[in-house]
Amino acid sequence: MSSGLYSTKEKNFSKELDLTKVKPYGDTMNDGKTQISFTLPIEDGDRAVEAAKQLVSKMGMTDVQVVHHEALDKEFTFFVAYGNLSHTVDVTSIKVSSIDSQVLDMHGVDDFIEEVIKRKLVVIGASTGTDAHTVGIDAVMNMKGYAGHYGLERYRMIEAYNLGSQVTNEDFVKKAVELKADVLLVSQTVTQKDVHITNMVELVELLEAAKLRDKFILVAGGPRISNELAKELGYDAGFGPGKYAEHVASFFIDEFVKRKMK
Ligand code: B12
Repeated sequence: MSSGLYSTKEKNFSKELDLTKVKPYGDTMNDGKTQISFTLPIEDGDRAVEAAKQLVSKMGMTDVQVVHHEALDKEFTFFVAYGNLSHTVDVTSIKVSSIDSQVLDMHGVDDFIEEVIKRKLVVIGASTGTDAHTVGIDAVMNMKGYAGHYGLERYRMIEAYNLGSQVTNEDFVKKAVELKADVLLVSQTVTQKDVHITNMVELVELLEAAKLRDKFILVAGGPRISNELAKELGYDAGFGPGKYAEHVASFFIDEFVKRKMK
């Protein structure tokens, strides 16, 4: 049998890793095994399962199996499907904007600030705009930290102020001036309809209008924030999932020295 949904062709694929043609790995190199989940706005049932299968097939998968389907209500159905992805990616041609500061641990950061900068750095952070998600900014700032990484409040040489969530850009700037902040940390989680872009740009515009942009090291973070995006929007750096206090602290101490102590 050979169709878009089930094909025997891929049984004879090469098992060698080729970085110009990388595929997802299941249990054999280049098998392309992929799991995908999504919701369709249709009633659960055989027709819905077939619709999901066809959709996954159109995404470039073969041997498609809908392994789970569940009515969310009368008009929406949630699916989990498996398949073998036919698409590949050329990893050798990818260029990313990564942050090249050496990552120090909490003690390393504190010692560096004490010895080189010779005063505490003031850092303020918030989830800004309409964003109510606090867990990300708390992970980076709270004393107890997150996943075994202490937050900035625990750093001896950092005066950290976590302003919480839904902080307007105006209030954020006001507080930054009032506290004589060196570093501003902005967390953005909700990206629906690009609300984060509008909000992040608005902050940069506010700072520029008040001729304050150069006074602060401005950093963004969140599940869908990359360094590339943040820089494009006028920030000094951006951090996404898997980054913690020590990553952002290592970046801003480096940046502080480059800017203010040359
Ligand atoms: C908890 C949660 C909520 C809680 C938040 C409670 C709280 N006090 O934070 C509540 C219930 C309030 C909520 C509300 C909403 N939520 Co919500 N929520 C989540 C959930 C389940 C977990 C988020 C989380 O805490 N992650 C854990 C933290 C640690 O991860 P993180 O934020 O990525 O942070 C890490 C990095 O990104 C980085 N980082 C983050 N910020 C910063 C900042 C700096 C400066 C640096 C350096 C690093 C950094 O460091 C952290 C550690 O590595 C996610 C789904 C999920 N599983 O992710 C949805 C999710 C984020 N929510 C979502 C949505 C849509 C909403 C609502 C719009 C739902 C609605 N229709 O009402 C509202 C929005 C409310 C608002 N105005 O903001 C969507 C967002 C989709 C999108 N791309 O826009 C998600 C992805 C769920 C989904 N799959 O649809 N939510």
